[in-house]
Amino acid sequence: MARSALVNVMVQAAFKAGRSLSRDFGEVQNLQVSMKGPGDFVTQADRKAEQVVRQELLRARPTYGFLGEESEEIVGTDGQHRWIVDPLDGTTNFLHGIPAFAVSIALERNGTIVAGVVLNPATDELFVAERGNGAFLNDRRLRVAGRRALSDAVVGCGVPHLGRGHHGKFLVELRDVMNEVAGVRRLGSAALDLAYVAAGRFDGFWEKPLSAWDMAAGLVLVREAGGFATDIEGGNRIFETGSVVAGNEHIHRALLATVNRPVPAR
Ligand code: 2AM
Ligand code: CA
Ligand code: CA
Ligand code: CA
Repeated sequence: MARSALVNVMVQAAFKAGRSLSRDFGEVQNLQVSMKGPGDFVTQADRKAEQVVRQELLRARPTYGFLGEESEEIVGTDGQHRWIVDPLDGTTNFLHGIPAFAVSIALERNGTIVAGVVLNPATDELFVAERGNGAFLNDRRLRVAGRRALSDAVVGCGVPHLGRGHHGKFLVELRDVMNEVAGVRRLGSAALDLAYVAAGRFDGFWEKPLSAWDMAAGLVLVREAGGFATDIEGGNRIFETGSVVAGNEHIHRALLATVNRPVPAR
């Protein structure tokens, strides 16, 4: 797989942050944990990993903007490019010693995500996609799963967090999805969930509410693997609504219809 220089920068930054996270994962009992809000944890590991990524990316492209979960946004002077970074997606898993977390790095050009890298340092799985160039897991080309019927599908989701609302609506969506699919999974890292859709491990995925850094890299992975991703209403306001529905053409359409089924009047 021939990678562009820019994607190489992203991959190197992800590996460097991944090494930092792996060291902290081994010492997780010694990490200072603070709360941003109810059920919303952050650690020194999140902040360190973001500093590593930020430094690497800005050193390589000093004029680009930078949006990361754990630091102040930088508005770039070049006006076209912005890095969108989640240094540790799946902090709750990380804190619980569950090896499902990721470094997520995306590059936006004129409002379009043109490249994405998602690294799970605990499994050494590196998912890379560049617009027009396909999606890869390590060196293997990815393609979304081919299942067409929801009744054959394994679908990932997110479960709303303490203090975030959306619980009632989510339970209705979940019930309707459970009635139609073969199985439902909940990984706890939206970046990995989308990477799993790209890899054909999940047939589909939906979640709300999410932030741009949770989804940006995963979106280009799904699309470059031949999949579809929209907001929960089927439109392209993914970042604005903080919602996403993904899958191959068939599962995407069917999942969208299912999560939007009107709530029956009692
Ligand atoms: P994080 O681990 O980077 O915070 C899991 O459903 C997704 O939701 C993950 O991408 C996770 O990202 C995010 N998440 C977890 N807890 C959250 C919270 N309390 N508020 C907002 N997003 C959260
Ligand atoms: Ca967080
Ligand atoms: Ca996240
Ligand atoms: Ca995070």
